[in-house]
Amino acid sequence: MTNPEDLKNPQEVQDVDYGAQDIKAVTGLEHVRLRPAMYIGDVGERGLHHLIWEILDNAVDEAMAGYAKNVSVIIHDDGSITVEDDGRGIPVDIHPETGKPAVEMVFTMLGAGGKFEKKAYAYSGGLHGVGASVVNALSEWLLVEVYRDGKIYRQEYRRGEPVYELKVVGNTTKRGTRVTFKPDPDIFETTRIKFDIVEKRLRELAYLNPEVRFYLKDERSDKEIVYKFDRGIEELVEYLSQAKEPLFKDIVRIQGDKDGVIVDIAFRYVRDYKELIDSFVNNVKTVEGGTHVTGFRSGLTKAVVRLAEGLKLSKELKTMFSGEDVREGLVAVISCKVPEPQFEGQTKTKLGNQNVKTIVDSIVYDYLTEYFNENKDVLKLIVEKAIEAALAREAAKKAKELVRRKSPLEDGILPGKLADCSEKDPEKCEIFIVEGDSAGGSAKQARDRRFQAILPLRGKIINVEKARIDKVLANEEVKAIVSALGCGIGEELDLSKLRYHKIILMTDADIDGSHIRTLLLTFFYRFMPQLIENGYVYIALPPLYKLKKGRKEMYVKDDRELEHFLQELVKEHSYIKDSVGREFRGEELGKLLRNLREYEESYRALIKNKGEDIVNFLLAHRVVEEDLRSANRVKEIVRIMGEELTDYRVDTRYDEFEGAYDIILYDDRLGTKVIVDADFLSSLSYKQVLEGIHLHLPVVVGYDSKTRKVKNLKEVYDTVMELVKSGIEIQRYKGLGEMNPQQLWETTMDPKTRRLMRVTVEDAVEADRIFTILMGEQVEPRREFIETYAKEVKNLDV
Ligand code: 28G
Repeated sequence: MTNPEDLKNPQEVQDVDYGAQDIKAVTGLEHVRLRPAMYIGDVGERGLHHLIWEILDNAVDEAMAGYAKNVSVIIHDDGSITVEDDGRGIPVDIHPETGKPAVEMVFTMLGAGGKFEKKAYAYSGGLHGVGASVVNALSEWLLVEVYRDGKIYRQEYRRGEPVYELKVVGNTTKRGTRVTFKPDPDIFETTRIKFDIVEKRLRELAYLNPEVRFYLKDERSDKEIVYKFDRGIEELVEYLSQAKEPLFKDIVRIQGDKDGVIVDIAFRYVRDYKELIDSFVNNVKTVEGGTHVTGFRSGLTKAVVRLAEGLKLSKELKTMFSGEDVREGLVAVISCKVPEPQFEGQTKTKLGNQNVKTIVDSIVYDYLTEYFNENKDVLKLIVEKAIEAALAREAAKKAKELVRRKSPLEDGILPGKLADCSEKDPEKCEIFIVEGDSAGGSAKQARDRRFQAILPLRGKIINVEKARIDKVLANEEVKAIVSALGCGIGEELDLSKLRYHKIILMTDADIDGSHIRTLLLTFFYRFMPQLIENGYVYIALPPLYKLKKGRKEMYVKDDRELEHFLQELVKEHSYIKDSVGREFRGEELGKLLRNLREYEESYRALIKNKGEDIVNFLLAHRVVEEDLRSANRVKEIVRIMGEELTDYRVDTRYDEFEGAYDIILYDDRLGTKVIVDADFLSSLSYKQVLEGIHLHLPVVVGYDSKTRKVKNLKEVYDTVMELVKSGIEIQRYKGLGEMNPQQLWETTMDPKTRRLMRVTVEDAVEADRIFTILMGEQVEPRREFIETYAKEVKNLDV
């Protein structure tokens, strides 16, 4: 969903219009760090993940060139990411002009340009590594290893600058490239990689490159997945149509090439009324379609229409259906490899190469002519469905005319339960579509009647999945919505007649509420998509919590704000005293707690590695790498360990190579051992936790007059928060009905204080998908979905 912050604090968008001279003028990678958005789009979540895509692209290119068979991605505990392939390995030979190894050039020299130029290379065996230097510049650190000619080559960088020259660190029989990098928190608003996002892209790549095996591991959760789809995009078609009932069993597969353009298409038909085409060019999703999609559509329509004439159908039926009718229920995936793709459109995801249309059209037409001649029954099913679609289109037109004739613009009749506003300028008008009569009543009292209209919904709105447009339009609630909005529906929708430019869905934060929201979004997406595309649809975000402290009450919008408020209380009322008598209060305490949170991940990684008691010991005594280089210090540490870590037998050994002692802790009962060495104590995670958290354990945590003793780091934060929470009452809001009109106005409706979330097309597509699965007739995908998403679905009525 859209980040709610986007609306209230529109994120500053960096100026991305730049010319060739800008790029040439700046050498080196400072420019990338100065204007990161120019290279990766933005510095939010999307840009962060873009770093992975850049490196991943290079690995996939090596696979497409036919040299790599395996590509893996690992998300590490500390937020760094590893990508590895088993290709030829980036060349390491010295470039005669720069005197540098090729691999160093790949990671330090900015290629020809910014993000838009990037894809303009041959689809296979072409230029590698265009984006690698950008990723390097935006990483706190990056490590590359090349396995080539039996050797392991290694080089490290900090924020794009080499730390040492490329060196050989060992021998190997492997071949390939391995890159590990940590996105720079100085650049990115967030550095938290989302498993789901990476998973989705790897899955997509796996469908598009059936010869490659993709592997993904998330060390934070120990999730691990392998993707290999031997039948490629055919399996993607299956995935996309999983919840729907097929019209016939076959998935049609069309493959061919001409003039260097490689075409791969898979499609099937399902009993549904929409057309779904996913298309890709050179592994990039072409969201806006383009010439390859147009070519497919025209080739398919032509084949069906021409061959339908040979079927025994009555004459008037033959001429009735259109290309659009032929595509009802079509689920297709088109993947093309195009040598010099031109990307156009608003988001540069629309293929522009004109020759591709002709090539795809003729490959599709030729193949289908033969296929339909051999599979007359399939052709017949498609034609019958197209005719059905054409008839439904007629019926819908009549139904729409009915609604339109009754619409306020024609006869001024608005739905009885609409409480309209007095303002007439649509730009200033808002309509709240409210679930339930009681909330509707409160909203009517609360609103500013000059520009806010209220439409309460009573019954459930119809299940749009099962009904065609004519049935949907017969539903009372739908009729009320459509006539209140005034702009009509379907192809005849006329935005200039829309009566409100903010359509705000106001539903409870419970199961029913989210069900109704999903239903409404699906309805808008399917029958009035222009409203969403033009950004007129919003979701009201009522506060999640009400806090009571003594007689004072306040609202808190979400978990983040609750957290912030609690932090403030902590600063005013809490303190921490550690075992050497140091006291933390106010701002200093706030900072300490922030660090505890921020380094929690690193801390958890340490624990996983060495065990909680050992890590706590090392931190409590502030043991550092230097300590291991002094025999006396080591003796002293071992002595204290003997006293405090009684579950272990402690031993030491000297590591000549490191010039330091290792401390070995044996757990004889479990038969395990843990080694504490210089490597560990100098690791980034350990140093971060040690530097960030200056606490000598155990500590005393206080809040007003209450105190608690805490022995380990992990519990410090939780204990402070527990004490704070014990002083206030936190009520979680479930329904709008729990607020009186005044509260509803202040928290949810007043433009000055409320929060709204604008619905994006992606939100609607996701709602539609969930809806189809949950409401569809097929039991299996439904069960599967619920099992997979059980956690997320808990607030959906199923
Ligand atoms: C693991 C993460 C990402 C890559 C290769 C392989 C070659 C290569 C990459 O060459 C440099 C510049 C122009 C030829 C090419 C190896 C030819 C022969 C490669 C990757 C060299 C780029 N041997 N594998 N780049 N060109 N994998 N994975 O980045 O002259 S990048």
